[in-house]
Amino acid sequence: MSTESGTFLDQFPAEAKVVRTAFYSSFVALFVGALMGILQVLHRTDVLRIVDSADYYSLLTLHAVLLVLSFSVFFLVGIFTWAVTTSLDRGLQDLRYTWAWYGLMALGTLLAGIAVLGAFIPGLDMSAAVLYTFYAPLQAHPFYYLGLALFIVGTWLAGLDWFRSWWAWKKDNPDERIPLPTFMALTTTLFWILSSAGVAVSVLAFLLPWSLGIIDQVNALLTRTLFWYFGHAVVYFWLMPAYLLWYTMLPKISGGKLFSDPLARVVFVLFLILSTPTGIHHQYLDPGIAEGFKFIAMVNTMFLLLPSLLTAFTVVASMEHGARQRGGSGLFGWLRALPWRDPVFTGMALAGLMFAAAGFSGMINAGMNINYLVHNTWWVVGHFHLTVGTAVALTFMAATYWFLPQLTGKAIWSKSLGLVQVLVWFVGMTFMSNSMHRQGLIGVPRRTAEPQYSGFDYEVAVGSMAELNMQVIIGGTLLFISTLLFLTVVVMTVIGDKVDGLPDNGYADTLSGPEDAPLVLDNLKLWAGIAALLVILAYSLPLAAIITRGGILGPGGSP
Ligand code: HAS
Ligand code: CU
Repeated sequence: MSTESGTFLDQFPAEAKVVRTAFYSSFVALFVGALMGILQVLHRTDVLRIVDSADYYSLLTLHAVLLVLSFSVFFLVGIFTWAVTTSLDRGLQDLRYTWAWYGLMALGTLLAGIAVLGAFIPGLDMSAAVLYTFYAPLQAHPFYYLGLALFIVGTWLAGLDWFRSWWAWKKDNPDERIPLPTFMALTTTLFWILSSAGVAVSVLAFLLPWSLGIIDQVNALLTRTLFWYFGHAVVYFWLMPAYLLWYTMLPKISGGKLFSDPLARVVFVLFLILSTPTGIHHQYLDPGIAEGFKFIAMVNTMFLLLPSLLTAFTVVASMEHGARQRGGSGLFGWLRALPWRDPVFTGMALAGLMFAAAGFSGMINAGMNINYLVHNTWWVVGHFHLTVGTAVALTFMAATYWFLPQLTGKAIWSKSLGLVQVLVWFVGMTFMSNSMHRQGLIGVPRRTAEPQYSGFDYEVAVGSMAELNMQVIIGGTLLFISTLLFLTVVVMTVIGDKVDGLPDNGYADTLSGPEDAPLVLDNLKLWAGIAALLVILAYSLPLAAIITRGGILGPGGSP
């Protein structure tokens, strides 16, 4: 990997257009999704109710689908397309094919969105208030399932696009190691295809035919289990592009080098093999799955902490290396030497810091016994606003301040506003997620428009429910403001004409490079094979038991 001079737009104009379009699509989703977010905060805390409580769930569905599927995945395909193109130093194989997968993803989002919003159009008999965890018995309009299916197929074709680039590159460079950013994109694609195949079966074999009226019942536990088979792995699909940026960009932005390329490869291999056989940790409270299978999922989950702990070590070590290059010294004094005025750096570092807290709440979720305390409470919502809502979302926003000049040839309109924006996100999320965790501990439920504690006056006593709700309101409002600031900087940059001081397109150098990594790490077939084997071990018996007891199509097995 070397540092190229010139922007991505200069080097690969056609690919830059694809990445740009993917990013803009993700920003549209971010805007609508964030709007739904503030509406929910105000609804749940009884400050402002613009819809009936029954319709709250449609807005909640839109909030989740647009943010965790559209915003994050459109951004992901942008980052991976950039990463594969620049690290292999070759354009995509066939741009018509590339635009075709983008088109499928866009069409899918549109169809799913129409199904949800249809609930608000009188006379249109549509509804999809099934949340983003769309298993039975809740049922959505067929457009919803069809839309999600198209979206997922679009991502598979995108994965194939990156593989095609790599295959072509390998022919020309038979003896070279896979460049790290491409390695990251390919391993992620492999576990994504493995895991999303589960939800594809659930949608195509059960939910879609059921919603179309072709079959009249489904085995709810089977659709739940297939959903969670995918539903855990999907969280690492969101996280891996953020990790890619933390490993390959953040060290350079900090002023130093990546501590270890081999360790980064180990981390991505661990995610490939361990992301999928863990989904049952979302079902500890489901009757119908034997405790032993839940225990296995818990053990796998605990192993899955390892790659994130390794990441914490490697990324912080690289940041420290950078700080010391910049003259920092002392046990902690080096922290001051980091480029805190740069929104790209500060956003990513704060996202990492919050992810450390998120890791702890994740460990608590993962413990079979203590999960009983937090399951289905607002704690879980606090957890995922720190993970996908900050580690991922804030990293993406911060990275946008680096990417936008690469993609448009224009300098960021206002870096100081960018800095304010990432700080406001951090402060807002501190309030909101802290309060969500605390409310969860005292049993406040998630997924409800009418939390049983909502009737309170606004005399704020410290530690009271009113205080906790106030924190959510302040936090949620700050997050919405931060989103608006972000979009303002994006729009002003794109329509502006500031072109001075564009950064070069390039990755961090490494202290220990790919030559130190054992060759076997690049054997993707081997790791994909092991991943599939672990899935078979973790899932064949639970699925067999579910089907034997409940039948493929529900109780008794007869349709
Ligand atoms: Fe989770 C529920 C367990 C990670 C997302 N999770 C959810 C849900 C979502 C979600 C959306 O076991 C709710 C689903 C629903 O709707 O029901 N989760 C875990 C565990 C981890 C974890 C063990 N989750 C994530 C990530 C997500 C995500 C990542 C999205 C991106 N989660 C669970 C469980 C549940 C759950 C149960 C079910 C709960 C229930 O009952 O319903 C682990 O992967 C976490 C490992 C992380 C660490 C932290 C390492 C720290 C790092 C930071 C380095 C610092 C830097 C900055 C770079 C060990 C890497 C330094 C800065 C300086 C200034 C120096
Ligand atoms: Cu999980």
